[in-house]
Amino acid sequence: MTATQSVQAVYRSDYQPPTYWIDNVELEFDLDPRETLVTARIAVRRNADQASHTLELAGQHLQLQSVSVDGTPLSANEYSISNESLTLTELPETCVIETQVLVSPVSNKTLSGLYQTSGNYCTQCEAVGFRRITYFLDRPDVMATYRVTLRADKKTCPVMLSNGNRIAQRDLGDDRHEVVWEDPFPKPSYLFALVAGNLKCHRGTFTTASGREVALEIWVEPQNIDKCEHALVSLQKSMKWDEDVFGLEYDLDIYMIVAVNDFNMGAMENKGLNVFNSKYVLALPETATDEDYMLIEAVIAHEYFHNWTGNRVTCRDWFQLTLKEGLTVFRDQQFTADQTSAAVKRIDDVSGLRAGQFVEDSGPMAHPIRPESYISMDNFYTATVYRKGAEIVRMYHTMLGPEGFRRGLDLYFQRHDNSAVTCDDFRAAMADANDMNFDRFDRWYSQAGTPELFVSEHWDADKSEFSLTLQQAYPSLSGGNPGTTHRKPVPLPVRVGLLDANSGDELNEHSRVLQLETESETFTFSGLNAKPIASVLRGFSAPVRLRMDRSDAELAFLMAHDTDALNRWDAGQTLAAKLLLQSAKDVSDGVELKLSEHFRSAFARVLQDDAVDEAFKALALTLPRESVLGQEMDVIDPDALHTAREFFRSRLGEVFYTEFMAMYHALAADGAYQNDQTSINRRRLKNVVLGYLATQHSDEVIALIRNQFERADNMTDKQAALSLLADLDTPDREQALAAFYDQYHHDPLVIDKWFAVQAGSQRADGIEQVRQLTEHQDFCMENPNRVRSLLGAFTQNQVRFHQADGAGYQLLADYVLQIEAANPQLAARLVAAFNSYRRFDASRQAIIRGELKRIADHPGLCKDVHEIVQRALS
Ligand code: 0A1
Ligand code: ZN
Repeated sequence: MTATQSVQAVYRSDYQPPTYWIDNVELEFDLDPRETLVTARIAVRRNADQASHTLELAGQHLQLQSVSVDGTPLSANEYSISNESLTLTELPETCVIETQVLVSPVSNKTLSGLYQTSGNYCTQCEAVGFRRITYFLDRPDVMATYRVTLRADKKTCPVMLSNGNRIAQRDLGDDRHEVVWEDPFPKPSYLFALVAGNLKCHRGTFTTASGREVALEIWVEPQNIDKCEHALVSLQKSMKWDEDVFGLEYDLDIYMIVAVNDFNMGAMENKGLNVFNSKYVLALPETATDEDYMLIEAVIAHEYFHNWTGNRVTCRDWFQLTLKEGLTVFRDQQFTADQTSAAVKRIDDVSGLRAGQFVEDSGPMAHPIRPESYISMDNFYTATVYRKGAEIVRMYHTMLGPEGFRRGLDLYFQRHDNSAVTCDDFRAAMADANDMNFDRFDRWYSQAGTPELFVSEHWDADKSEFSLTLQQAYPSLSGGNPGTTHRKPVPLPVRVGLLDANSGDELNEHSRVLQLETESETFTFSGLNAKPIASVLRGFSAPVRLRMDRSDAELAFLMAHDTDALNRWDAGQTLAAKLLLQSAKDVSDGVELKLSEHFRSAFARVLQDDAVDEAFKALALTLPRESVLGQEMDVIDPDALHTAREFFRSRLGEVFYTEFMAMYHALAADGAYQNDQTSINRRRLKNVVLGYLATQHSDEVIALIRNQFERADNMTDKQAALSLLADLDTPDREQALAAFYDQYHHDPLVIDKWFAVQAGSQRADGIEQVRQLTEHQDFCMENPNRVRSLLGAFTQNQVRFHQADGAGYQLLADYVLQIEAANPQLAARLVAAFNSYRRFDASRQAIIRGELKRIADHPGLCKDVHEIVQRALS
């Protein structure tokens, strides 16, 4: 551990209000790559509820130049300073503290605080980056108004932005200039931002429901100015949607988004000045896939929605992170559902939750959506806090209906606007606005792990009654972390419907939400003529693992008839998973594999179903991922799973070759690129179909893929073809990779795809290829997108990353150690790929443990990686 780092855990139960409040902040920046001078004047007021007259301001990597209180300079014996803070004692009730510090943006590679990216200045303050800019109460319950003065060279920094409204600008002579920004809304320090550099602006406007015109500005590097229209339109749609659905209007006269190339996360909701990873802003059909377009729209919406859920009402402390993130993810999911297809969006989200969050929630990092402790807060921007958090919010919506949910949200804003609150305050607003009692719902915030929901059915022919018995239980979790023991039953809204077993018709009068409040309960449906087929957990109404014994025939029936799209898709996934898991077992037992007749006919029915849209069909034709299948095995066998799944894919490709060919040609006849929803859906299906054809390796198919690669007028088709070629053993593979590189080597976001496609390749020489790519001139360990596109994508490649000889593990550990000192956040995210190691066989476990120990023993290991590794080893 380096001397500057504290590996002390912080506990939720230790929360104390601050000794002083800060009402107003004046910041001045004299920007310079090596020595930026930051002058801060903070107006503080003693918190009358606290006895102390001492104020400890957080600060890291700051070179203090001077401190004064109410204009009187302090000498060094009048304050105390450490690597983490500046402490002032015996302060008056109110005063203005002025500090001057020097910081070095160019040497800051952590991408937290003030740093440089492509020669421009930018900041990232969430969660605790503001303390790298100036001494401050860097905690979200301290909300202040800010005035920010920026000074820099006119040539290198023609543009200088900060939060709120620009209120003044002037020339300073000597080729320098100054801009002043003022943000009238009180905000926590994590929402502060500044950006300065050579940027161009793509402009638009939005007129709010009450008739105010808001200037919309998207700032990018000059060469990207033609790639901003989709982001702008996404922002306008988001603003309109939040007015229509939640009555929430934007509050400032200007909204700015800046795209930067070096960013640890997706984007950041700084008040009036969002900073985005360029991946979630820039798009042209030739460079961005349909998925990229969709993600851009979703991330723009997410950050915009934070203006109310996060900024106007913020978190009291970082343990409450899900208060803003769970809620805002839920809101962006609803938005995307409304813009695209609600069914497909829900399926995509549920499969993402199962593949990522379920795994996290059963491993060493399992934590409640409101964690109890952390060493580095940056490690808790997790799938659990975000995605499971959104599922918890969705349950209020399911239990209260859209109107009840809206009443709850209205009350939440009415009570808490401009303040910093807790998850309990949100729960109370939902309850009070609807006269409900949500006391027990608190358990969803304090307990970790994915509950299992066991469902059994009973048909009483004499009474014409059908009953469902629901029972819940938590699987045990090792490690003994808070929230993983002594767990109690949680309230579970379980949406169900009944189908007539002969006709498949929905028995509408029986559709309802069963509310399971205790460990087990039986619910009865009466007045039925015959035993129905039950569709349970419709829409995935609660984040649980459903355990229900179903025959193959019943699953096939639901695949064909369920009116709930999520369950219709899920029945197919469950059937496929059952068969694939059996086949994986057959692989290890040396039994010959075969495609079951049941599955073949169910698959054929989906292929021929013209009543569903193409995106749904694409999902229904896709087999469960290897990572999802692995979760159902006692000991994950990545090789057997891969063999079984590839066997299924290639048998399906063979059996339905003619149908697939016909479908492909019909879908490929669409003509020039369009970006309407139907065209997007059709491309999605076309590329799934091409994937099945590719399993056949025939010259005809390779020519088809090659043709799609060469002729594609959009990145969706181009990338899909390249990924298929990357898995093959033909000279076309190398030619295509080389051609792609030549064509796009000037565009970093497209080159990220080039790396990711190769890292995802399942060829036997995959690891060697990844190692070689780390030597490529375009591989750069300082750029998170590039690292994620190579090493992150590689860790998702289950069969290669988990190769039995441990070469994949060694490769990852080597790079974690190379990255950790410069960028702890990025390294910690990578190392988390080891977290599922206890689920593998003894030999793999031993190798991973060895790698984890090697990392743990690394001298001066950063605290972010230390926290993950220590949890994994304990
Ligand atoms: N609040 C952002 C996510 C975010 C979190 C941390 C960051 O830096 C460490 C950056 C962004 C969001 O939810 O979009
Ligand atoms: Zn967010």
